[in-house]
Amino acid sequence: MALASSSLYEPLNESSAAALAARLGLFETNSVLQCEEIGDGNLNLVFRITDSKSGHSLILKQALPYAKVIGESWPLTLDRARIESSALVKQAELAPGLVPEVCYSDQTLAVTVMEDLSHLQIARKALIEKKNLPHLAGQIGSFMARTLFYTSDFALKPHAKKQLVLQYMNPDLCKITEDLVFTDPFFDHDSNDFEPELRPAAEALWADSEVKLHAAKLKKKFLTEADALLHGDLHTGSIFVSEEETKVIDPEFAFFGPIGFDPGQFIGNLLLNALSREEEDQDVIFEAIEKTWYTFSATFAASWKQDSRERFSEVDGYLDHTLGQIFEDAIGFAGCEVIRRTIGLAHVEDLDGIEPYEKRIQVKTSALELGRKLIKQRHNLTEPGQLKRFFRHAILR
Ligand code: SR1
Ligand code: MG
Repeated sequence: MALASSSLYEPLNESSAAALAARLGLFETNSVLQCEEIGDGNLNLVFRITDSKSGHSLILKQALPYAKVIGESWPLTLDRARIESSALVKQAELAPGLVPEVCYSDQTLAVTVMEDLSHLQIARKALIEKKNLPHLAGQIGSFMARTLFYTSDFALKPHAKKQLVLQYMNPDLCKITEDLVFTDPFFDHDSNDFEPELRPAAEALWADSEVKLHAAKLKKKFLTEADALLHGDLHTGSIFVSEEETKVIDPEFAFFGPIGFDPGQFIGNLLLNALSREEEDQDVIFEAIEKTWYTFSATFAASWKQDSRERFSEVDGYLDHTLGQIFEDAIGFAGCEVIRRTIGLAHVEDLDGIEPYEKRIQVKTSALELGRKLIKQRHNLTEPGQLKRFFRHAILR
């Protein structure tokens, strides 16, 4: 991968993005480049640049100095482009084939150029369309186990681990999660966004001091436990899929945090999809959650047995304790994710696309109930096989 640093930042447009790609020699000299801005995310510009002669295409992503979804009133560090490109390179090393290949990055321009994955579909959309995704759960379970285990103190020497923790300090993006996932949805905050009919359920949540105490404890874990290099935003909109392939994208929220956070966000988003389905279509989602967890725990355990450098790792019970704590945390984080995607700032199509409106309100009310119970009762859930019953019981009104 080429790494560069130009002298001046400027936001690109379709013509300057294509010109940059040509200047960098990312395409053949006689190519005819077409460029389209295709970004539909919350934060960045995303250009697809195609050589209309050969059909070869690349993605050029550029961070803006503010959150695109809000505008210039919400400044945001360009350093997230460095975090994203270096996390993609690290993840490719640890989980080969499961992230897009990076071919160029420039810290000053806040640009990452990578493989175009347009032949794949965003997992959230595929799940809404009830596509068959036989490898999604196994490949995400394996991605999480390998990236999390091999960046933790179980695998790394102490100095190397702490060096990486410094390299992935990501305060601006962590602050977004601290506010939008762990704080604002639990209070009557301006950033929240929900239908007026949900106000009684939101007010019941804000009056629930037990759930707030648990949310405070989960937030503290996120703030302080530098276990491993997280993806940091592993919802189903950060994953491209087909029946055969899985590719994890967008690790701009990467930082050293609690291992349970990535599994929790992924499971939380599968639960949001389950909420959007009729009961007879939900089993495949609960099966995916089980497969995710069993692949994660089996891969993590195999890596532990083969590569742990921790003196205590052979002590009876330590691996089981570690996996049990990760699972409990993941369930709590999943509960926070379900709540924030229901009444917080950034919604998901799984819930917002439910028609008719009355049904959407009913499902979102259930989502708030489910989120609260996942957070409060996470200690009682010890394996993913219990989730289906728990889910059905939690949303009974
Ligand atoms: C203003 S950013 C809102 C959300 O989009 C990202 O994908 C993260 O999930 C963040 O919380
Ligand atoms: Mg993103």
